This record gives sequence, C-alpha cells and structure tokens, in this order.
Amino acid sequence: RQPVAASLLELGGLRIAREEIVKDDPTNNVPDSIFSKLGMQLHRRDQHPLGILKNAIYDYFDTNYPNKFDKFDNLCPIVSVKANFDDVLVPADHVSRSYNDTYYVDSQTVLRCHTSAHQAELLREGHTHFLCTGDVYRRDSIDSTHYPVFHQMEGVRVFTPADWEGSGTDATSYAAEDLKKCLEGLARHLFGGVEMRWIDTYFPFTNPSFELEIYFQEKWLEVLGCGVMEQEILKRSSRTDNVAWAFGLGLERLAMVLFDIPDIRLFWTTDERFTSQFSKGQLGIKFKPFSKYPPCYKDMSFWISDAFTENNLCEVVRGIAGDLVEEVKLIDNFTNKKGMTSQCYRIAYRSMERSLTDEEINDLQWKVREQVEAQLSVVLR
Ligand code: FA5
Ligand code: MG
Repeated sequence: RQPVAASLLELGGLRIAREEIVKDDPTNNVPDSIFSKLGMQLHRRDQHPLGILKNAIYDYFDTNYPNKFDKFDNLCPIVSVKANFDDVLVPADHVSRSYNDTYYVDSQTVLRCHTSAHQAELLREGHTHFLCTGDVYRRDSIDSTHYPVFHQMEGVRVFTPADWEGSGTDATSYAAEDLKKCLEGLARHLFGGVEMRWIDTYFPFTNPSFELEIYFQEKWLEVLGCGVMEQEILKRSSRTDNVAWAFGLGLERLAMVLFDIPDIRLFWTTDERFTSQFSKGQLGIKFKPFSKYPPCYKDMSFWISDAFTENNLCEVVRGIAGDLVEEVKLIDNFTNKKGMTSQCYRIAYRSMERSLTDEEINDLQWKVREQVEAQLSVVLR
C-alpha cells in the first residue's frame, strides 16, 4: 500500500504542509499518492541508480567543459503556471496545460511537469551554462516506462556571436550541431556503444527540435528532447544577441538502459534485493532481476462518456493499487448503432516483491470497479 505521507515537507528550502498541496478544491488535483513522492529526491542519493546516473552526467560535463556548467538539483518542484508554461512559450490552449495532464495545486500553481520550468528563471539570474535536475510530475498512462513521477535533467548552453562567427555556418545550425555532438558524446560516455537515432519533433520552446531514441528491449525508447532555444526566450532575459541550445533528459529512461532495469516502478522500491545492487560511482552494474512474480490480469468493460479519459482511469487505479499495478491497457473499443462507445481495459497487477493472493487481487479489482463507476461517469458492463 501507499506509505503514509509525512505531513510537513521541506522543499527547496521551503516548509510546506500537506494541506497546502492536497486540497479538496476543484482547482486542485493532487492525490495523496503523488504528495507522498514529494521531497523524496531520488536524484540526490549517491547510492541510487538515478543519483549514480546524475553524477556520471556531471562527470561528462566536468571533463569536457571544466568549470563551465552551474548545477542545480534542489529547486522546489512547486512552480507557477507562468514558469512551467508561459515562460517557455507553451500556447494557452496546449493540452499539456490541462487538468488531465498536469497536477495543479491551485489555478496558478503546478507540480512542475518538466525541468524546463526553470529555464527562464536561471537565464534571468545570469546563468549561461547550466544543468538542472529534479523530480517532475505528470498525469499519464501506466506501463513499464511511464510513471507519474519521474526525473529530468535540463541542460542549457548559451553562445555569443564570437562562438559561431568564422564557423562558416549560421548561428542556429552551429548551435544544433554542437548540441547533437554534445549529447552523442554523453551517450558514448554512459553506454559505450548503443544503437541510437535522432527524430525531428516539435517543442514550443525550441526550433529546430529533436528527440534521441535508444534501442532497448526490442523497442526504440525515447530518452530525451532537445533543440535550439526559441529566440523569444532569450530576448525576454535580455540576451538578444545570443543563441542557445537546451535539452531535457529522462533520467529513468537512461538509467533503465544503463543498468538493465526492466520496470520503472523499481526506482521507488526499498526492497534490498534492488537497492543493494547499486553503489556510488559504479556505472558498469547490470541489474540482476530477482525472481519475477506472476502477473494477474483483470479486464473491465464500460460505456464511456465524453468526459472519460485514460489518465483519469489510471489515476483511480493507481490510487487504489499503488505500485501493484503494472499496466493499464485499452484492449477493445467499439461504438454501437446508438453511438455509445464501450471500452475494455486490461489491468495487470504484479508485485515486484512478492506473490499476490487471489483474494488480495479480487479485493483490489472490486474497489477499482467501485471507484471507477463512482468517479469517472462511466457505466460498467
Ligand atoms: C520535455 O519534457 C521537454 N521539456 C524536454 C526539452 C527540454 C526539450 C529542453 C527541448 C529543450 P518530453 O515530454 O518529451 O519533453 O519529456 C522528456 C523526456 O522525459 C522523454 O524523452 C522521456 O525520456 C522522459 N519522460 C516523459 N514522460 C515520462 C514518464 N511518464 N515517465 C518516465 N519518463 C518520461
Ligand atoms: Mg517526448
């Protein structure tokens, strides 16, 4: 079950009570299961795979750019809507701003959904080379590579005209090329050889924009987003003559590849069979899975309404089953002649620590059905 959350937290030097973050109020959608993750700061533990990875990335930057990059890993994850979205030019109607995708503390305050929330503030403070690591929060689907709390590292490098003049290319191409070289070098530093590829993509805050994918467990896994920073962001921090690149790494994704960690929930386990396999500064470790306990699948069908979303379903399931839920997957979807849509979801329950009893799973599934019906305006079939 979910651990009982401490009621007073210290975040980025601020003292915050549970009542300030979990509120019975329509402008707030932070559940206790998320509150209980605030302040855990897995990325600041030198023995934890995420801490080991963060330190290895620091080593790469320290070696290649001695004394250049300022490092931040303790900025408060509770940020303004302005910092999280407006300052990085996310349009007013962008889906990521919705209550379906983001955790709101109140209408003007969110749990940051990316470390890009700190870009503008750090630029305004005068930093031109920085790495900013932190826990980020998103309402999202449930499977082995998605979790509602994960960790990102933001990197930003600002160039001045002296950097690209004489290079024979324009400022934007110069920055894009430098960015790709830097990140390919990082991938080699971490992995030696792996199969990777660049994908062109879109972010509101960069242009051009790219994603890097790594081949892992027979699939291409997206590990980071990056690009050349939109000029408007630099302009607002009085850097009209500069260009910059920025990236956002998904630390869990990189750590899964690096240490062969098969399921993202493992980062949160306190099971010694997991934690004892990692030690400070050790990059070469491959995780040896302890025996995998059997999964149990439960299907649930219902007629949906327009208000139904998969993220809401996942949150209800996670609220009841916590980390015992491994995956929530849509397996059937049809609309009848009357225009009613029915969906069937398959829930995989599995503990990483022990065998679950039938009774326990039936009990969970019963509660899930009850709450799905009560909270999601669907009709169970
Ligand atoms: C962003 O968050 C951008 N802010 C990244 C960025 C920064 C782009 C600076 C350009 C410049 P995205 O939503 O794709 O992008 O997330 C970045 C990475 O976080 C992904 O590539 C992935 O590795 C990881 N990630 C995203 N969602 C999850 C999740 N639910 N669980 C675990 N990791 C995730
Ligand atoms: Mg992405």
